[in-house]
This record gives sequence, C-alpha cells and structure tokens, in this order.
Amino acid sequence: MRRSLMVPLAAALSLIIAACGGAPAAPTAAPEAPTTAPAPTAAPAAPAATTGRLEAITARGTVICGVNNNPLPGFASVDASGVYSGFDVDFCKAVAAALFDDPSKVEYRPLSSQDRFTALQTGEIDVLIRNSTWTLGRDGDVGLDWSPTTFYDGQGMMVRKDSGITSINDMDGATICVQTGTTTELNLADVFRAKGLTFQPVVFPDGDQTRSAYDAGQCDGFTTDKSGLVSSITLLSNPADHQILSDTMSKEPLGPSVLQGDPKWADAVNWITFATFQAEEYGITSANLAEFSASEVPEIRRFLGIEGELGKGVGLSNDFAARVIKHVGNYAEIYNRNLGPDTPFNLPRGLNALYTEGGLLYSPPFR
Ligand SMILES: N[C@@H](CCC(=O)N[C@@H](CS)C(=O)NCC(=O)O)C(=O)O
Repeated sequence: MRRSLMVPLAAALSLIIAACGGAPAAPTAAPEAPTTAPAPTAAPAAPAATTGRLEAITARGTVICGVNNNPLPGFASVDASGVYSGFDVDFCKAVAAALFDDPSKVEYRPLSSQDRFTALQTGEIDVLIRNSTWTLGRDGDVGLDWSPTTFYDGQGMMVRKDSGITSINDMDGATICVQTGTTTELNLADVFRAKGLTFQPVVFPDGDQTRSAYDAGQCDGFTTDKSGLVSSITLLSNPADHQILSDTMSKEPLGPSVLQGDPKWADAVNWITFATFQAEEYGITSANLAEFSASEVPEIRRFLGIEGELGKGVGLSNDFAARVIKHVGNYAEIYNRNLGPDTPFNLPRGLNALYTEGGLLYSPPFR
C-alpha cells in the first residue's frame, strides 16, 4: 500500500500545509473529479478588447506582462532584488525590446493560475506569458487570442521512486496533488476516467502549496505540465527521491496570449514571437547580428529591417526583429539560457526544435 493511501483522507485534508514561500494553506476539500471541462476561469464571457492597446503601451513606455506568481525555475522567477528571469520572462523582454529597443521596459505582474485570464479581461495586463495552455475554451469562451506556441508541453506525473509506481496504470486509487484553475485538473480527471482508474484529487489554488503538499507526503502523485514538474523537482526537499513518469497525459501548447478584439496588438505579439523562431532558422544570434546586418541577402535585409517596411505594417519598427535579437537573442538562445545544457534542467528541445530539425517551430515568411 502506498504511504499516503494509509493516511485517512479526513486527516490528510485537515493538515495545514506550509506553502513554500507563501502563507500556510489548507487544501480545498477534494471535490468529485470533474467529468466535463468547465470554463477555465470563473469570469463570465470576456469583454472584447478596445483597440489601441499598442498605442497605449507605446505612450506608457512599458509593457505590462503577466507572469507566474510562484517561482517556476527556468520559466519565471524573481530574485531578492526583484529581477525577473526565465524562459517566459525572456518573451516579455522580447516584446519590450521590439517596442522600445529596451528589454527592461517591462512591468511584471505576478499572477496565479486562477487570476491570470481575468487580468487580461480587465485590461490590467497587456500580455500574459505564464506557462498557459492554448485551448479552444480559452480562445473562445474566455475571449483570448493566442500567439504562436513558444513551448510545446504535455502533462506529466511525478511520483516517489520508492513508490513502486512506474506508470499511471499503477495509480488506481492514488491521491494526486493538483492545482485548480488549470488544464491539469481537467486532464487528470479525463485520463483516469478513460483508463477506468479511480483517484483522489487533493486540490490547491497555488503552485507552491501543491508542490509542498506532495513533498510532505500528502499525495502519491503530483501532476502538472512536464515543464512544471522538471522545474518543481528542483524545489523539493530531496529531488533525487522523485521521478517523472514517461506518460504524457495531454497536449499543453504554452505561449503568450492577449485579450481578443485588438488584432493590431495581437499581430505585434505574434510577429515578435515568430521573429525569435525565424532568427534561429537564419542562424542570426545576438553575437553575430552585426555581421548579418551587413548581409546582401534580400530576405535577411527584410527580416532585419534594413530594407522594406514590413514592421510598420504590424505597428512595429521595421527593425523590430533586429531589436529582439540584439537584446534577447533568437529562440535557441532563449531556450538554452533558461532550459538548455548549461542549466540544471538540460531539457532536450524535442518538439520545441525548429521544423527543419524535427520540431514544430515554424515561422511564416517575413516578406
Ligand atoms: N499549462 C496549464 C497549467 C499552468 C499552471 O498554472 N501550472 C501550475 C503548476 S506548474 C503553476 O504555474 N502554478 C503556479 C501557481 O499558480 O502558483 C494551464 O495553462 O492551465
């Protein structure tokens, strides 16, 4: 019998869990597993954006970027002096670099999974770049527009190595720590139901609390995006005691989103994101940008804004791609800086490689 299954549920639910870096919190009483996917935010149908956000951001002089409110090392963290870093954060910087030729012109808004879409709906943030999955419901009912996927992910499951669990099929009757307001919660129910397995969700509104509860032995499994698991494992008391199962429970395409109804702003974010892919495809990096700037190749000249007025068409400067590369780098630089071989994560590119290298990253032409 797995250890947490031996803990009576009532006792488990009455445990007060010290959140890592947050206030102590008790888990929400585990609800019946959802069988249908509710709208992922409590907010009613979203208001359409008023147009003109790009102009408003330009006038403000900073872009307000929604990021994770809890440390997700590799994706978004803030240090003691308030400096943000991570893969998601670099895409916030890319937007600022494109708009202001200055990656520091970002106001970061830390957001929970529950609050993130409301922050777009109310206009509190300009863009959300917070390990958020593009789904039909969020595109439709929640009223967002999604930019190209910057990280193709899938939901995974972490368990203790000594649990004897080697696949989800071994988890019938398991207790599973999961965060509410996420696709994770919904997929978990779907996958276990489809497999004819039962489980007991132990639900938290906050990522730190979810991880801490698992770390404290309250659950047999901890489920979230595999990127989140790879990141979270580094925050556990004894990372070596845990493993991420090879099962992938869902598709989780993560990327920036904006409020629906402002196509100009959406276009700007889309093409800033594409610029990072295209720069990698061309082999243009922050280190060799100067050499490429002397290129006679027409498409390179167009891409870098040396010739033509392509940027202007989407409300950006013609050299917006060059600005992004100069300050933040191409996609490979962003990936390697935060998740690559020289980081604790050493995540293989996998689906996040360029289409030319067997992955899914593909930019439409800059012409
Ligand atoms: N990609 C999924 C999950 C995103 C998510 O919120 N993941 C958790 C676990 S990695 C998280 O970021 N938690 C931090 C927090 O909300 O405190 C989604 O968009 O719903």
